[in-house]
Amino acid sequence: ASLMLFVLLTSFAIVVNAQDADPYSGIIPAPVSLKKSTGQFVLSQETTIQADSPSNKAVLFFKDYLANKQAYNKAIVIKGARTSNVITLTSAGTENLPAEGYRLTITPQQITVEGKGSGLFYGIQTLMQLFPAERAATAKLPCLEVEDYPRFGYRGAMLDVCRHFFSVEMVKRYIDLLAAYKLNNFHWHLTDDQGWRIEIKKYPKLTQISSMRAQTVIGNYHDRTPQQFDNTPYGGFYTQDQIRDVIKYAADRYINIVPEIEMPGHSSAALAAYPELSCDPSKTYKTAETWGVFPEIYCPTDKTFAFLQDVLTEVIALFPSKYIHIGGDEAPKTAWKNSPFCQQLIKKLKLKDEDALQSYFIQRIEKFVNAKGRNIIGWDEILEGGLAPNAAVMSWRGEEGGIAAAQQKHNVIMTPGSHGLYIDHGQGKPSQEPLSIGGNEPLSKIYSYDPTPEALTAEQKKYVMGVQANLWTEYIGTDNKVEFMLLPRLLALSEIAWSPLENKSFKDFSETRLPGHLAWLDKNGFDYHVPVAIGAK
Ligand code: TNX
Repeated sequence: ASLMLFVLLTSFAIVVNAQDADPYSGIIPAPVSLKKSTGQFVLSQETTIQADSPSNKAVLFFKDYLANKQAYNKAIVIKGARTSNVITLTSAGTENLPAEGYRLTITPQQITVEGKGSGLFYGIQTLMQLFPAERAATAKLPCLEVEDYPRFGYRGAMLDVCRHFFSVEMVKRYIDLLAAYKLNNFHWHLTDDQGWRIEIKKYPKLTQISSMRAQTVIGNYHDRTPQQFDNTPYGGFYTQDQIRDVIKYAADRYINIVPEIEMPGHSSAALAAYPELSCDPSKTYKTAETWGVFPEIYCPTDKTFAFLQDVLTEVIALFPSKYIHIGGDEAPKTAWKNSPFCQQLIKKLKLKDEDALQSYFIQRIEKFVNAKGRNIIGWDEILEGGLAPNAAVMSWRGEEGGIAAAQQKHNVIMTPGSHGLYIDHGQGKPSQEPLSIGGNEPLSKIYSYDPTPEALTAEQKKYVMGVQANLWTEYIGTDNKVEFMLLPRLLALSEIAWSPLENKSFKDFSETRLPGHLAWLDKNGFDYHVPVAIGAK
């Protein structure tokens, strides 16, 4: 009889599971495991928060959320050992959790978040997602147990602040979104043909001249007509104090910032201020006013290396990131082909061609960066002519660069435009989309991407550090449009970067869990693209 009862009970449990309409309780990214139980925890003004280190960054973040965003609670954090009507935030009991992992337990008596460092922070993010969207005097949270940790160590999103400039406030809003969805790297594209955006004390003309261009693009938000320009100068840059402030803001949310300084291409703006860094200083250079790939590139002279090393010295002093992005993409070699200096250098160094010269360029920069205890990362063109010994590669022109780099035992971040990771492309019916660079990458496409290409062996797949989405801003000139292009694709990115493959389901993601998140985005004033499955905006 007891066997019968056991069979009955287990099949009952399976049936209940199969019918669970929301197996991940609305959480994005889907956690590794979630077990529901019965009952609720009621959070009220009387609920105590206790933490083993009340001044921990994650604890302070949660305290601020409760006190200011929710106003449920006076949010005074104590060191204590209460067991009822309490939220306990602790790093105890986390020895067996994988890196960045956490455990969240909700019973009618208490809520416990266990995690170390970013793990505790992510447990808190999950807990915050369980709060009802609307404020009330009390909040009822469902009893459950979550055990969770990320699939990849690098979970990133890039913002191009060169084609269009975005305020510190907007950059922080972008970082807020990354934090809410457990992404841990913000790639800050700081220099390009159309503008240099970081103050470098040793080279004031970079902010006086290179940060400005002669024309402003007008009419580029939700506008389907081609862009037009007026004659008002356009520009902007971040002071080093502002940069330090953003770095701290990100670090408080367990986000590393990977700064990018482009070389040898995408450097028209720098050459406008310092033409002596080009191969032909007699020409005039200006900060680009339109989009595309430009022939103006740095010349591999000692003067250029001294300049770039000075710039990188200031960048490294500001940013604690292990990886410093040195660009490396889209550098046409015409200027080098026409330069007697470059041709002599190629002969002297016994190089095969201009691609090998670019490789020499990047390797020389790598030595400098490595000597400062950091590593370089570059776009996949840095593979051409031979990869620098310790470089990591961002695979953007497809998966091929990433595959080749992993096969050569180099770390890789997958960000292929071919697989939906270029979120400057449209995301809906092309006839209804605002002007964009082209392409169409709907939510389902980015969602279905697996960052570990089948061409790699299990051993080689270990070199895939993670995945990133890129938001280039040629056609994005307003904060609203940044959000519109980013959302909700960022949520799909978070799930491909964090969740185990076997927990992924586009149906569950888009139909069951996403609507609650769209409501949260609405409530917080974020603009977003309504996924086609739900209805055009
Ligand atoms: C290619 S991705 C670029 C960018 C453009 C982007 C537009 C990469 C390394 N280079 O300069 O903004 O395409 O989608």
